[in-house]
Amino acid sequence: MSKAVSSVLYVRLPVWKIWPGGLVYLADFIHKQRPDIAQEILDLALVPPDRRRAVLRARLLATRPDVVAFSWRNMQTFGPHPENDALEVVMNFDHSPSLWRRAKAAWSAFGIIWDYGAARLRNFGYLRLARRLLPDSRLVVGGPAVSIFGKYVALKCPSDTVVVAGEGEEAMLSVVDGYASPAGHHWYKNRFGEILHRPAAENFDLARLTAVDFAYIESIFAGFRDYLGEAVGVHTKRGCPFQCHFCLYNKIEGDRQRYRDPVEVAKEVETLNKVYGVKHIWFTDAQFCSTQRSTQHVEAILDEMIARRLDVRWTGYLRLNHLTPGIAAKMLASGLESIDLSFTGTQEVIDSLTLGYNLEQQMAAFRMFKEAGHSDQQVKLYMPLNAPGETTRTLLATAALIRELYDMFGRENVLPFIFFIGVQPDTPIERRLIAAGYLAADYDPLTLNPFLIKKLLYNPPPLGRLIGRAYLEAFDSRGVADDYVGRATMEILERKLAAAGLGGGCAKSNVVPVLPPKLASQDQVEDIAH
Ligand code: B12
Ligand code: SF4
Repeated sequence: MSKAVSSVLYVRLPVWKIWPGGLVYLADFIHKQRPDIAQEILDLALVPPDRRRAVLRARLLATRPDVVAFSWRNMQTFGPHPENDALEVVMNFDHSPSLWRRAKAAWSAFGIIWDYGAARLRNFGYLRLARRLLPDSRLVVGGPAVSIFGKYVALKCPSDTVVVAGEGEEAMLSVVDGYASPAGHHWYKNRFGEILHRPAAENFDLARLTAVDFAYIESIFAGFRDYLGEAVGVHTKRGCPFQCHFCLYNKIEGDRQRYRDPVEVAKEVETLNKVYGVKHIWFTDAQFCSTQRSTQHVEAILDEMIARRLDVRWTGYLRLNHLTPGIAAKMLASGLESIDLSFTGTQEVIDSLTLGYNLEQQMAAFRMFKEAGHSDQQVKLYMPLNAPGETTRTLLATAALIRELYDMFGRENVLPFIFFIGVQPDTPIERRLIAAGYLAADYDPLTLNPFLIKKLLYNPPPLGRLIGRAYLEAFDSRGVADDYVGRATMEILERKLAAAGLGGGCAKSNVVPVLPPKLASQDQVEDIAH
């Protein structure tokens, strides 16, 4: 054990502005356990880029904290995102028929990759600055990006730094208590540059996360009020027992679901709403409701929220398999803003991705929302298009089911997001693609090689071109048609497939096959794409 500490400066490394939930929970927890420790949160997302280094330097020198705790949220930001630049650029580069647009896309890609690489280097620069200015302070770095790329961070960080993967409460508590070897899963790079690894499972008891003391947080976080007009993240549980092929949330949070007390969650939302005027809440769990037990936990939270008559709208990632008409009604009554979920229109693709749910149940749950009085809530469908197992037939089935949802909820309320699987380290899809020779076994997930980055956005031939061209056409016509790009893409796809004689989709394709599996050959799909 080394000496206990009396001050901590938390530094939120830059991201696109978003509520720094992880640091808020950490600082609140440490304050409740060790109230004498002076803490401060410096959020570099709120500082203009050209001033970040100077502001960090000034705070480090002014406060000279015993511990500097860096939080790093995003590192591999190319994951597919509705309508973000990277997706459009890749689509243009790979699939645009215009040479000029391909060249323009190549130039934009260069800019995006430059920013991506430079952001990472700058973050390591901030860590090194802290080490240089405060040679005797303890440096700790954690956060979602570190949970995934901890080993890499340990290689690149300055000496005498603790690199924490996963949840940070126990690790930070042991650091402020002065333990030389902290609790939790971490790497420690010692003063000689040697790296020691201590694996551990996520096991923090979430009942210990009582409602955040926002008055305290405001007193240590100058940027606190800058976030109140946006969605504020609230955590209700950690862990996910599923193993969807593309997902690593169960690695980040562990595979055992652990719950906060519903009363504490509701109290937290109540304070945000009634004291600070927050109107939007994002439940930042890996899945807000997924298993039978977690759905019961959700119901208890909704009951508490309804009883407190809160004026908020909320959302979060949902799985609907254990939904009941009663819970659907409570979701709407407590302010559900949008239904956000993975969506694909056949049981085969669901099973190929081991998503672990039943399509019929999912559709039945949609009907429950309708019957419970759905009004303007958006239905956001995150569609892993062209995943392993996708064919022209499954694509058509997805399009047909989306139409069914338009009929149910109103076309303007349904937002199909064109997503592709982002290949992430240590996931089943990564292993599958390495085994298939699509990726080299020693590929670098943090590569700056644009061709490899492109491969990590999984949209292979032959369907890749068909989808890419439909997306680009939708993107171009969006202004004219004034329609959402995802809706337009799906309709263009349907039109192209119908024109090629492959149309006539049926919503229940898992029950009645629309097309024999091999009807659309590789050549045929290439022809349709052109
Ligand atoms: C909810 C969520 C979202 C929501 C956020 C809603 C909101 N208003 O908050 C939305 C959908 C908007 C979103 C968007 C994006 N997200 Co997101 N998101 C998540 C998710 C599921 C939870 C994050 C969260 O808030 N957790 C709750 C808080 C309390 O936990 P936490 O921040 O992780 O903090 C804990 C630990 O990390 C640790 N910790 C944190 N800081 C520190 C510091 C120290 C010193 C220590 C010791 C510990 C520590 O302790 C905390 C408490 O235990 C994670 C996946 C996951 N399961 O973690 C992805 C995740 C964070 N997102 C990710 C990404 C990439 C993105 C996007 C870039 C996607 C995109 N391409 O657009 C954007 C970026 C948004 C932005 N502005 O930065 C990645 C980041 C890692 C990476 N791959 O680079 C993750 C890990 C998912 C993934 N697929 O890999 N996201
Ligand atoms: S996609 Fe959702 S349900 Fe599947 S493993 Fe990830 S968090 Fe769990």
